[in-house]
Amino acid sequence: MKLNIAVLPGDGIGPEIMPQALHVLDAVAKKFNHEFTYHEAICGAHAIDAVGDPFPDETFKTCMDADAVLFAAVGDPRFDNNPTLKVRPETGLLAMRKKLGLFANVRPVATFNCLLHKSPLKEELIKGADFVVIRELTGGMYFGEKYQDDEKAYDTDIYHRSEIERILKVAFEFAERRNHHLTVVDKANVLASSRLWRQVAKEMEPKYPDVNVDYMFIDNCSMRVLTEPRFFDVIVTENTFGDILTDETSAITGSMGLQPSASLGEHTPLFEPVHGSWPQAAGKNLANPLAQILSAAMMLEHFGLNKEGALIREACDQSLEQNVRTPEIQVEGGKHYGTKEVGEWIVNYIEN
Ligand code: GGG
Repeated sequence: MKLNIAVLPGDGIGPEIMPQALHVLDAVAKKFNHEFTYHEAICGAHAIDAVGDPFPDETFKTCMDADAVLFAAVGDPRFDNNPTLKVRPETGLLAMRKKLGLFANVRPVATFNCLLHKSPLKEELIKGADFVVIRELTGGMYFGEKYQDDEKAYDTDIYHRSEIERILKVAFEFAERRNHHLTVVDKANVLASSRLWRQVAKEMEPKYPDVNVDYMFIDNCSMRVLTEPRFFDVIVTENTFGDILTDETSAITGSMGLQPSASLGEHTPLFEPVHGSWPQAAGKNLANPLAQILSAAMMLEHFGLNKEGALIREACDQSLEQNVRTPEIQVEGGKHYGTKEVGEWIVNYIEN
């Protein structure tokens, strides 16, 4: 198969983890006789520095012309609490999602057996947890009308029926393919937008008779993903709740550095780690490249390359089993492996 891949390393640790994913893709291409071509483009703080725009038209065109986008992360502390810098790197990420119409962010949450003890949660509680969070990605407070002066600020949490219907359709269909259980997460006791989500979901339920649906408030769900994670199969929720919930679920997986994601919608699909740019670690060969590499696996699986995806997953599993781990999940007294060394080990596993 030939794939044209737009490659957006972004900021912070992005330029360190991305090459590891590309080396892994090269090894897979060689082994399975595929042709992957990479088209690198700038975004985030790097793009602001270069051209004053965190998602330049040139990068948008590269994404639109590609079969898939592999993205790392954006974010730079220079832009925090600095009112003189009006554009933030994160604006580029939002523009990218909006312009590509990527309204469905699929975030799988699963455990790795050898990391169960790394979780702050009890092993017997999280063992076997395996669910997916579908986060709405182009609506809600992130995109609603905003205002800020020194006395007053607001963000508008707005959702239209059509936006709710299309994300719920994705979620219902995921539940049909998985274990037929969908949890709609909202704050319908307080928020009008949540009440419309609930109303639309209830209207859609009869179309999916094989799916058991339950409704949960975000505050309750935030507790139950940690105390009862095996209860969940597919969670669907709006943008802000989904963002927060999936950082929380890294406590189940064992590290933020292990959570990949896919963003799907109208144009080119995009694959990125759930984590951000971790600027404090940039350039130090400390960051875990697995979420980026697993995002590449999700990308291949999206195109039906399931054997290839499975081999990448097996290589990642084995690296963890054999203690080839970055510092945040290192075994006590174990050898230190950096970003590059973990990547090289995985490439070597795939090649041999
Ligand atoms: N790879 C994800 C990333 O770069 N995150 C930084 C960020 O600003 N995240 C906000 C969001 O995902 O909505």
